[in-house]
This record gives sequence, structure tokens and C-alpha cells, in this order.
Amino acid sequence: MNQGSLASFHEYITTDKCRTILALCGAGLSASSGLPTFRGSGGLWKNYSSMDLATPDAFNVDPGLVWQFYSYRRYKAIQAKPNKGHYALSELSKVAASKGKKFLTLTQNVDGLSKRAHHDPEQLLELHGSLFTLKCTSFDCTYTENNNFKHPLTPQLQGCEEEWVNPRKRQRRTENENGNEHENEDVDNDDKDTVVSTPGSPEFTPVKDISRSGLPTCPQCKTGLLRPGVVWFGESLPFKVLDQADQFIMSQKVDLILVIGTSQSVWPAAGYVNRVKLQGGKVAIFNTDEEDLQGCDGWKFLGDAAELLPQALM
Ligand code: BJW
Repeated sequence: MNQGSLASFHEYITTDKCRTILALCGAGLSASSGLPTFRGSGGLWKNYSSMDLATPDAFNVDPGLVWQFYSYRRYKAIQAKPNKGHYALSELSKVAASKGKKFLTLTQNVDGLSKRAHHDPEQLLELHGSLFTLKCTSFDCTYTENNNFKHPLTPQLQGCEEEWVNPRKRQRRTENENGNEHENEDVDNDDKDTVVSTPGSPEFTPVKDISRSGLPTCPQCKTGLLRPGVVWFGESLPFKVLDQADQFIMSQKVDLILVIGTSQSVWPAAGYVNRVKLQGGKVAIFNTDEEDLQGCDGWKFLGDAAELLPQALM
């Protein structure tokens, strides 16, 4: 981290000039807790693009496939632990409050790790919902269940826990374990391994065929399928959450927005950065990818959010 820039950032965030802070978080914040991101080489699950599975259409066409993806995600999130970045942010929310400053975290993450790092729930909005909320898909049923951490949700969803590894990587890992010529190769940094194989190719990893009867069903109406309470493409973000975020931004000038581990490619979340800039607020970005720091005229911190945030915020 550039120490000059760290010093000026630290000075700003601790002074009285910086009275209102917004944090916008993305998948990169949870990356070092072992949870995959959406774009880039992490955005694949059993050869499907995570982005293609996060749609109402995908669920309508093949709910069994989409439930296996979310079952895997729920399992990974339950197993994961909040990292130092989550704790640093949680600590900042408390310190800010104790100094009479206003603070709000908008997280796009559905993994619940910020909550588990004891982030003040009053200062945390989950823009894209939660993996641990279940909702009925019947149009006339309002059933919603929060904090359901059961795994697997049905016996048929057992067995989705295995981390997907490109078969070429898997083969080389096996070779490594056997101690042959690839011993020192960093398999995770090999660009060739981001190639996606197609159904029918020898590398295609099949998922199970699960019929509707093997999927979670609504205990209230007894007929509708349950779905994860996350926001898919084309769906509105929860109105209450959007209102609360608007209220925070519009009731005062936001002095600083922390943009943490997000590609800023999904709307309306990405729009908060410009809204703060338009008010004259400052921006600080924390990201491992130099490209995702481009175009930022504020503080740019290149590296793992789990390492950077404790240094920058404490
Ligand atoms: C690290 C790191 C480390 C890695 N440390 N950094 C305006 C313009 C254009 C399009 C639209 C628009 N408004 C709406 C749209 C359409 C659409 C959209 O945005 N499309 C874009 C693709 C263009 N938006 C929507 O559809 C939204 N709905 C909506 O607007 O509805 C309107 C409406 C109103 C009324 C009625 C009906 C409709 C909904 C968006 C929902 C997004 N959902 C998902 C899935 C959630 C469920 C799930 O988890 O499965 O949310 S998609 C996915 O992307 C997920 C994420 O929250 C979101 C953002 O991704 P994120 O977090 O930025 O992750 P990555 O992978 O992209 O980036 C990771 C970053 O971390 C990278 O920069 C790395 O470098 C970095 N990194 N390791 C620090 N260790």
C-alpha cells in the first residue's frame, strides 16, 4: 500500500471534515474468506457462469440446476468465516457512531458475513438479499423465512458441496499430490484454466437432474417451490432497502464512499458511487484488480480488502 496515500486517507477519515461515510461492498470483500466472486475466473460453477444462473429465467427453466448452485453457495457461506476486512468495517461502524458520525454499509453480498462480523445491523443494508432467506414462488403466497441455515435443504440437494475445479486443474493437483513435475506450479494463476468447456465435452461436469418433488416446497401454501431470497437480474431490489439508502444519501452530504471489492458493474448498486461524487464526496477504492481502480480520482488501494481495510480503517 502507498504509505503517502494511506496517511492522507487516514487523516481524512479521522477528522471532523469526514462526518458521513458510506461503504459499498462486493464479492471481493469475502474473497479471502474463500467465497468465489462473480466475474473473472472465480465466476464459474460446474462450468456454468454464475451470472447466467442468477436470473428468474434460469430458475423457471431448471429450478433443480439453480437450487444446486445456491445449495453449494449456502454451504460455502455457512463454512466460511468473516475475515479481517469484515471486522475492520464492523469496527468502523461502531467507532463512527461513538464519535457522532453517520455510517452506512451497503453490501451487495448475500453471504451474511458482515452480520456475522457483528456489524451493527442498523447500519447495514443487504442490497441483493440473503442466501439464508427463503421465499415462496407462488404469485399469491407471501411466505418468507429468514435465517434458515439448514443444509442440505432437501435430501436430494445433498452432494452439491464439492468445490468446482476445472478438470485440468484437478488433474494437475493430483499430479502435484503425487509429487511429480508440476510441484511448484501455481495452478490458480494459470490463465489457460479459465477456458470454459461445453456440455458434451469430456471436461463437462454434470449436475444432478432433480425434479420439483426433490426441491424445497412452501410449508404455507404447500404447492409453490421455495427460492433463495436473493435479487436476480431484472428483479427490483427490496423497496425498503432502496428507501433507506436514499434517505441516508439525501438527508445529508456523504463525505466519503468506501468502494470495497466490487467491479461496480451491477446497477443500481454501482450508481451510489457517482451519487456521492456528485454531492462533492470523496471516494476510496479497495480492489485487487488494477483495472477496477481505473477512472477513480480518489484514493486507490490495490490489494486484498481483508489486508487493506484493517490498515486503512483502524
Ligand atoms: C477483490 C478481491 C479481494 C477480488 N480484495 N477486491 C442501468 C444500466 C445498465 C443496466 C442496468 C441498469 N439498471 C439495471 C440494470 C440491469 C441489471 C444490471 O446491472 N446489469 C448489468 C450487468 C449491466 N440490474 C438489475 O437487473 C438489478 N435490478 C434492477 O435494476 O431492477 C429494476 C427493476 C425495478 C422495478 C421492477 C423490476 C425491476 C438487479 C441486480 C441484481 C444482481 N444480482 C446478483 C446475484 C445475487 C444473488 C447471488 O449472489 O447469486 O448480485 S449478480 C452479482 O453481481 C451479485 C453481486 O452482488 C453483483 C455485483 O458483483 P460484485 O460484488 O461487484 O462482484 P464481481 O465478481 O463483479 O467483482 C468482484 C470484485 O472484487 C472485482 O473488482 C475484483 O477485482 C475484486 N476482488 N478479490 C479486494 N480479495
